[in-house]
Amino acid sequence: MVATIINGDEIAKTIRKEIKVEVDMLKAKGIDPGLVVIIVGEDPASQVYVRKKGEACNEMGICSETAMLPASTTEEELLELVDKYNKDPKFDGVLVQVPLPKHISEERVLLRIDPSKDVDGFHPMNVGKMLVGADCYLPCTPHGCQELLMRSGNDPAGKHVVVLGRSNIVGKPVACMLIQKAKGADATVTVCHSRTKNIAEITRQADILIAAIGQPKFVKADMVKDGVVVIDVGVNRIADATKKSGTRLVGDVDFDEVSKKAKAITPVPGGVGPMTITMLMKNTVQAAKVHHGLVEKC
Ligand code: L34
Repeated sequence: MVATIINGDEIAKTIRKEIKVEVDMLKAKGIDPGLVVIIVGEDPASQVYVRKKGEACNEMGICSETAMLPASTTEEELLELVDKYNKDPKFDGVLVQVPLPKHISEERVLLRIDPSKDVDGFHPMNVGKMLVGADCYLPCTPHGCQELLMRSGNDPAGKHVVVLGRSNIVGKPVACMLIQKAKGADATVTVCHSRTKNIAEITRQADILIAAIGQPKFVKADMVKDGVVVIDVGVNRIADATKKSGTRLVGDVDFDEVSKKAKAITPVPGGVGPMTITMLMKNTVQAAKVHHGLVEKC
């Protein structure tokens, strides 16, 4: 079988058109959605992601600000800045890019974000709402994976989804979303991680495999069954002498091998990444609607 490529750039483009229509509608009512992204330190990958968030806002007509803080910023200073943006009505969404420098507690910072401005869906209040299936801001990367499945005609309902990885930003929330009794979910989910025994035996049972462990080309052809649908969340930069930059991006899946067996697969780049950013735009518009009383509280 030769896999269909699930084109994240294309699907993201379609959704961005839908979002733009909503932004224009809000603007016609005098509502200007706004997003502030806070980044601490100089991690090059984070800088790329944050820049892309600003660009997407510009494309959508969403008002955006990026607060770039030095790595030496104290936790107290960061918390004060979060407070300031929580109070500023110009911003419907407040996002703190992770990872943060080691001396800052991610847990305390995420807890400080106003849950109604938590467009990442990382505040424990929104995480809890998601767990019980209540309305909430869905975390962007897991929501992006779900949209990729649905819009490529691969509804996870009744399917065995195997998730590789148990991070708070992808593995745990995507597993939680896909077991919900809901549209785009209703899957049977197995989560594998660094302490799982016989990983390949489990991944071979997957109808849908979601890889989010941050290890370049970890998933090989002998770890999947014929006809699997693969969502590759990994964004790993590896050395490549043939490139001008000396590096290239690869996922957590060995694309060349696995795409020969899969029914459908997402590429890296151009798969989940653009969807993460797009879902953030969607949540920001939702937050603007909430803040202006157009929809129920999230
Ligand atoms: N608070 N922190 C917070 N929210 C998030 O949603 C994120 N994430 C993850 C890391 N930390 C975060 C992101 O923004 C990962 N992530 C993210 C965003 C965008 C892309 C990848 C990860 C992306 O656009 N990837 C491109 C390639 C980018 C490149 O050239 O490096 C792609 O096509 O996959």
